[in-house]
Amino acid sequence: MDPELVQAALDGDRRALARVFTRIERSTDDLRDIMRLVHPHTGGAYCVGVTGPPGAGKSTIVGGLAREARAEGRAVGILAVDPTSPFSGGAVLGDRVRMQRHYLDPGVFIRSMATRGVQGGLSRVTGAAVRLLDAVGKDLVFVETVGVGQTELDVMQVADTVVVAMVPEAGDSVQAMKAGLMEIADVFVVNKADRDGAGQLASAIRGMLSLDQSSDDPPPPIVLTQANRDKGIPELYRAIWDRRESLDGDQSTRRRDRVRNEFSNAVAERLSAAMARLLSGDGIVAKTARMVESGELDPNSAAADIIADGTLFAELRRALSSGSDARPPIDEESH
Ligand SMILES: Nc1nc2c(ncn2[C@@H]2O[C@H](COP(=O)(O)OP(=O)(O)OP(=O)(O)O)[C@@H](O)[C@H]2O)c(=O)[nH]1
Ligand SMILES: [Mg+2]
Repeated sequence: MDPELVQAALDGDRRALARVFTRIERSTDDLRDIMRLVHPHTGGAYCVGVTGPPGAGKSTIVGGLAREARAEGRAVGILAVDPTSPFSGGAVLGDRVRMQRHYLDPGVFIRSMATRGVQGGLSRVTGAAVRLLDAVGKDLVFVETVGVGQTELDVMQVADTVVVAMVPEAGDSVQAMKAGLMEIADVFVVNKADRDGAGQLASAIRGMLSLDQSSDDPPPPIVLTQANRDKGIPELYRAIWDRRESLDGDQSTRRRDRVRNEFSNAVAERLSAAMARLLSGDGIVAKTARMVESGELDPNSAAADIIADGTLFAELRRALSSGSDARPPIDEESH
C-alpha cells in the first residue's frame, strides 16, 4: 500500500483516486490500510442509494439528480454497483452513454463495481468506496444498484437515504415489493410516468404504505418522474434533501447501527479466519477437532471446555498475531 497515492487522491488527483479504488476492490488488506488513512477526512457526505428492478431508469435518474446537485455547486460521486455484471472499473457502457454529460465534469466521479472484480464482499467494498468519496470531498454520493436480491439490500445499507425506483410494468415492481424493497424505501419513484399505469402503480404503493402502522414517521413520499426527459427530477431531488432534514435524528441512529454492524462483522470475520487457521494447524484446538470428528468427544462440550480452560484464547491470540492483520498500523500519526 502506498500512502503517497492515497494522499494524492485526497488532494484531488482523479487518476490516483481511480487507482486507490482498484486497490480497495482487489485486496482486503489494502482496503483496511487505506481506510485508516481516509477515515479522518470523512463525515461530510450524504449518501443516497437508488435501487429498483433492471431497466427501471436508475442510471437516468442518478444522472438527472447529479445534474441538479452540480447546478447547486455540490461535488458528486456515483457508484454503480452491479452484482450481476463482470465489469468493474470505469463505468459500464450503457451508463457511460446515460451519464455522458457528467463525464468531462471534474466535479463528478463515476465508478462501477461488480462482484467478480471485488475481493471481500460487495457491500463492504461499497461502504469503503462511499467513505473514500466522502474523504475526497464529495458532498453527495449516489449508489446505484439493481434490486432483486439480498446483495442489493445489503449494499443499500450503506446509504443514508434509499430511493426505490419502480416502473408501470407491473411484474417487475411486484417482484421488487416481494424482494423487500418496500421496507427499505425512504422515497419512492414511479419512473416512466409517460407510460400507462403510472398513476395506478403510485396508488398501489400508497395503499401498501397505508397498511404499515408500525412507524410514527411520515410515510415515504412517492414522486412521479420521466427521467429520460428530466421531468420530476427537481421534485425528486427536493424530496431527497427534505428526507435528510426531516429524519435527522433517525439518520444518525441508522448510521450508528450501520457502523456498529460493520465493526462487529469485521471482528467476527477476523475471528473466524483465525479459527480456520487453527483447525488446519497442529495445536490443541486442531487435536480437539479431530477427537470430535472421530466421535470421541461431543462438539458442544468440547467447545465449552477449550473456552473454559483458556486453550482457545491462547491459540487464537497466536493465530491472530500471525494473520494478515498482524502488520503494525502504517501511520498512527494521522489519528
Ligand atoms: N419511456 C421512458 N423511458 C425511460 C425513462 N427513464 C429512462 N428511460 C429509458 O429506460 C432505459 C433504461 O434506463 P436506465 O437508466 O439504464 O435504467 P437502469 O435502471 O439504470 O437499468 P439497469 O442499470 O440496467 O438496471 C433507457 O433506455 C432509458 O432511456 C422514462 O421516464 N420513460
Ligand atoms: Mg443502470
